[in-house]
Amino acid sequence: HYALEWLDAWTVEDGSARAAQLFAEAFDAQPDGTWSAPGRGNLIGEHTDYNGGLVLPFALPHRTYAAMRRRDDGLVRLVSAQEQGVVRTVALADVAPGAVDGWAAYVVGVAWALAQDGCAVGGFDLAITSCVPYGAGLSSSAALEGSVAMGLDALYGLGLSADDAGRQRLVAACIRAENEIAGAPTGGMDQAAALRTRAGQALLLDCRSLEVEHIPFDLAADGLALLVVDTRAAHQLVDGQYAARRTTCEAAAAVLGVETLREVTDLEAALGRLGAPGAFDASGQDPEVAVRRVRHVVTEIARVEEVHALLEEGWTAEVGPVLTAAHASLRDDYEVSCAELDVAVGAALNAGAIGGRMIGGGFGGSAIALVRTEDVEAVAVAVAQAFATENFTPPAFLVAVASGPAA
Ligand code: GAF
Repeated sequence: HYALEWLDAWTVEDGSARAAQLFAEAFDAQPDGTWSAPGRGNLIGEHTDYNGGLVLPFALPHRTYAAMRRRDDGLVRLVSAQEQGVVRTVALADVAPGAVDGWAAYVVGVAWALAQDGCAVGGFDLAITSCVPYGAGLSSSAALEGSVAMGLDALYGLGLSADDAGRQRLVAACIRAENEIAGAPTGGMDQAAALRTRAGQALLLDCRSLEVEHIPFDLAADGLALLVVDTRAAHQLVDGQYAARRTTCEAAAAVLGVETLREVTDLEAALGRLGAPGAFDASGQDPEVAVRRVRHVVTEIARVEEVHALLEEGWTAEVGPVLTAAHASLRDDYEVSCAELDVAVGAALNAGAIGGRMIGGGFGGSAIALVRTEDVEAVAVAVAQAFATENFTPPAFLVAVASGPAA
């Protein structure tokens, strides 16, 4: 028998109360309000966002909660439930690329980026608490940025959260915070998922045009569920590896003379050109590696289109094999999987899952398995057993339901 660990989401009321209480304890005052943003699941479309491609993420019920109070001296004071007793203070005037360490960079980076965008924002006190599993590839960072963006929008009367055009500007600020102040060269899917999704729907995001389409995504109605496995595997070298993937894609686009890999229409012809002797002499990339990276990106964009078409037809179960094909591509061509992710997907499939793959950046983090509702428990047990056999840290589980955006 295995005691499975389930990662339950807090209710919005509970999460808000926790953040407000933390705020009151730390600052001996009441916050002006509490805002929250969700972690991110992703049905299909991995490592396509920074290639101008398509993604199909959705919001998790797990959220990060920010209790905030405006202050007019340009200072930011921060506390987190994960760092009991520590109050960090940052002057907004000092925020610049490389100037702020750790999780505070994601917070003050959002204020910095909004100011860069011409918004009149200033200081604030902030208490953060979250039920988004940290380091699980479920984008706790975008949830943090999104909750702070919503708070600043309200505290400084920006009015950006009221419509999708405004939310796009909040998304852009969150991306700049992460790219420029926190120094993580991520692609923007997670911030869009946090701010632009709708409950009960997945978000088809075109990362070239930034247009979105809301896709009804109610698996339970089809007798299905999406099991998320947090492998608890560390994201070893994730930053350097992620940046390296992105650099290779950009070098390949340059060789092909296109702005992004989204423009590749004839895959075989493109791979032929990339594999030709001397193609990468200017950038020093290994052509054989670049060919595989590009093959993943271009086929993955096609898989997003395929899944979209299947969902439109109501053929939800047929999505399963497409997810499994994506995993093989991420493992073999993009090389961002790891032993724990491969074991999680393999064990889930053996136990009757109809599809599964790693999600997020990779090298640890989480996998998803599409399962019939009645098989959820058995698949989770099979994954936990496989982890025990391999002597891996026990995994944790949640059932993903497409939830609401930052609010
Ligand atoms: C991480 C990044 F933050 C996203 O931008 C995306 O590239 C993803 O990895 C891979 O699809 O979550």
